[in-house]
Formats: sequence, C-alpha cells, structure tokens
Amino acid sequence: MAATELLEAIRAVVGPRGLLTDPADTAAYTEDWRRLYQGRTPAVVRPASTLELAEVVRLCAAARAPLVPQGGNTSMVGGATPDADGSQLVLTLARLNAVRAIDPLDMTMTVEAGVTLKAAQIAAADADCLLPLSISSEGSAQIGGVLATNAGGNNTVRYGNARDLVLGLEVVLPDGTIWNGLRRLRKDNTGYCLRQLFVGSEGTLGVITAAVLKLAPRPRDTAVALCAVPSPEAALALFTRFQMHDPGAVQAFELMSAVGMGFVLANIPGTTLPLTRHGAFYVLVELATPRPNAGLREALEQVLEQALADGIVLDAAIAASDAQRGALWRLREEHSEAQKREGASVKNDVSVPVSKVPDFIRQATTACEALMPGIRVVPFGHMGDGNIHFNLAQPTGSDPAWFLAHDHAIMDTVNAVVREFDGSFSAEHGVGRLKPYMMPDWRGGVELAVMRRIKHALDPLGIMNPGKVLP
Ligand code: 2HG
Ligand code: ZN
Repeated sequence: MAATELLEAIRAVVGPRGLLTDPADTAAYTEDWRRLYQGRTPAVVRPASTLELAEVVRLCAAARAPLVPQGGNTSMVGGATPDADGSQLVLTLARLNAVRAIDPLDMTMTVEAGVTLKAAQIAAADADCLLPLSISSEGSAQIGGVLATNAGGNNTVRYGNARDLVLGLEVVLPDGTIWNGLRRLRKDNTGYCLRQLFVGSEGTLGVITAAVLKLAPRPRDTAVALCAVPSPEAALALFTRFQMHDPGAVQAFELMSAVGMGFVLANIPGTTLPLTRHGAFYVLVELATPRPNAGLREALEQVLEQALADGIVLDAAIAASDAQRGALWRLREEHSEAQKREGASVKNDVSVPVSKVPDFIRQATTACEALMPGIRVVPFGHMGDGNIHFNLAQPTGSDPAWFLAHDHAIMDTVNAVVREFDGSFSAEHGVGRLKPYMMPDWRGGVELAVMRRIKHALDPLGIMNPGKVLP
C-alpha cells in the first residue's frame, strides 16, 4: 500500500481527529525531551480505543509500515521518537486515557495506557489507596510508557519497579492481534509470564494499551527531611541507620550532590536551600506508613539527632507541612530540568549494589575528571536501590556540540567503572536508540541471541519501534 493510501485507510479508522499530518502539529512528537534527536514522521496517529489501535497496527503490518509507540515522550534515551528517514509513523496513546476500574478491596486499578502517572496516582488516592510509583516526570509520563520502560523512580526502595506492580496487561501485538491479559490475580502460574515480556520491552514487541496495577494502602503518617552530608559514605551510613530503624517505613532515600543542588538553585525560580550548613552531598529521606499518628517525625528526629552527633549528618531540615514537603521534593525533582538549563549533558543511568555506591561515585568522578578537565560531575538519584544518575555537565563556557561529540567516550569511561562493580549501564531509562551499541558488550552471546529470537517471533516484519533496544 502506498503511503498516502495507508494514511487514508488509517484516517477511516481513527477519524480526522485521530490523524495529524501537518508538520506544525507533528513537530512536538518528533523531538525527544533532551533534544538529542530530531526525527521526521509522515503522521501522528491518535487512536481513541484499543480496537482502533489494533486496526491501525493491522493496516501498518499489511503495509509493512514502521510504528513508534509514544507515551509522554519523556524518554531519556530517545526511546519514543521516530528516526530521521521520515517513514516511521508515531502512535500516540494519549487518547486511551480512561481509568477503567479501581478496587480498594483487591487493591488494584485498571488503567489505559494514555493516563498520565499523576492522574493515575490521584485516582488511586481518591479511592484511599496509593499507586506507589513516583518519578520526576509523572505529570507527563503515561502508564503505557512507564510500563514499556519498566520505570523505577523514587519509591523503588520500598515497592520495587513498575514490573513489580503489574498484575495484568492488554497488548496489541505487531500483527494487530489484541491480547487481553487484564487479570488481577496475585497468584497465577499458568505458563510463561507474558506480561513481563512486554514490561521493559520499550515498545519493540507490541503496544501496551491497558494494565492492572497493584495498589498499596495510602500513607497516613509521613515525615520528610533534607540532610546535608559530608560524603556518599555518610549517606550510605545514614541509609543503613534508617533501614535498621524500620525498613518498612523508608519510602524514598534520594542522593544529590552539591553541584546538582547548585544547578537547581541557580536555574529553577523559587527554590531555596533551607539549611545553614552545606555538604558535599545531600539526602532526601521520606518515611511513610498507613498507620495514622505513628510517630514518624519523632523517629526521623531520633535517627537524625544521633547522626548529627556522629558527624554523618551536618545539618537537616524536617518538613513541617505539606507545602514544605513539596518544596523539599522540588529540590530533587527539578534536577533534570535544572541540568538541561545548565547546558549539554551526558547521562549515565547506572546501578551498582547499594553498598558500592560510594566507591562507584568516587572512582567514576576521578575517571571523568581525568578524561575531560573542567567536566562537571552531577551524580544524583535513587541511592536506596543503588541506581545513580551519574550525569556529566559540559565544562562551563565550552561548546555544547563539542562536549556532546565526546558522549561515547564519557559513557564508556563511566561504564568501565560500573563494570568493576558488576553493575548495569541502564538501570531505569532503558536502552532506546541512544544505547543499543552497548548491548553486544553487556548482553552479548546467549542473552542477546534469545532477545533477537523473541523479537523475531513476535515482530517478524520488524515494524515495532525499529532501531530501539536491539543493535
Ligand atoms: C530522575 O530520577 C529521572 O529524576 C531523571 O530518572 C534522571 O535526568 C536524569 O538523568
Ligand atoms: Zn531516576
């Protein structure tokens, strides 16, 4: 089928509102959040139901037309943008945006892929439950993308990754078949666990259209503190103390550096640091429990007082209201935006065993500073689960293009240290189109061969998100 005929056939399925072809309308879908990739597309398809979406995929399969499924388009690795050749259609899930059901007794919710993570959290809270997945981009990230990338985020330390929260899925396969696996069972050993194949597959095996997610009891007592600490070692010691005190209460344990905090304070209007003593690093810790008046603030104070006395913590501010809690979290959540405003950056979304985080940060910092004098090291992230965003900012005043031309050298330098600690080169952002070149080195041999076989079995025509994940 010629391209215009295909578009007409798709228009007949999704209606005029469901198809954008004007470059002025499609532009927002062809550039990634980091502005690393500017792609081209003949059209953005916006189906309003799973049936419409399945029919679109069936038409594309018949025409052998490549498709790029897209959620909130906040991928850090270009996972949701089309390439530059102009043949890849963008399939946005934005109009599949219904919360289909919430069951506070079963503690589950069934949501469509285009619901933003924030909207899903609010719907869960309205039913007195917690959807325990929280990421900085939750206002725009959508459930489909969050699952397709197995997002992690701030609460992984307690509830696991997106993968751990999925009970069932609805998926449109690359030939247009709909798989309805929207079960909400806590136990179900009936053959291969298909849903986990699609979680984290980054849209290369099919399009997630809806999911059943696990909920948790809504916290009724929380306590949040921002602490200045002298070193990553001190941050780790503090984490251990909180874990020993009440591991069930640690909802988040986030690490930031003085450099990253400086970026936020300089670039994000309205942010201030509520501390009198500064540290080389900062920790944001949140405790939470469903028990009302559980004394978490006192618990937090008790651990912090001892840590201050021992020199592990230099200064701390405990939030006294929801507004203060929000202001503390803002200092952490604006790190990506602040870094973007600071200039070009190279991001390494890595993980190492939690106990190795301090050694990793130290060695990777030394290696990067030796590679490029003046480079600004910005490690931050999810210390409680060992996932550090070991990001590098261009030397002050240098040319961004010159800096980005060194991205592979920088990533390879960091990854050499990651490897020493048996870590991963991509802990939560995925592989996308930025990192497939790393796959043979890290997942080569049996693993990559099996992945290729799975890809071929499900998508023999190779139309689903081509160029992503697999080299
Ligand atoms: C976060 O933890 C996100 O805030 C983005 O994963 C990290 O900008 C980054 O590298
Ligand atoms: Zn993160």
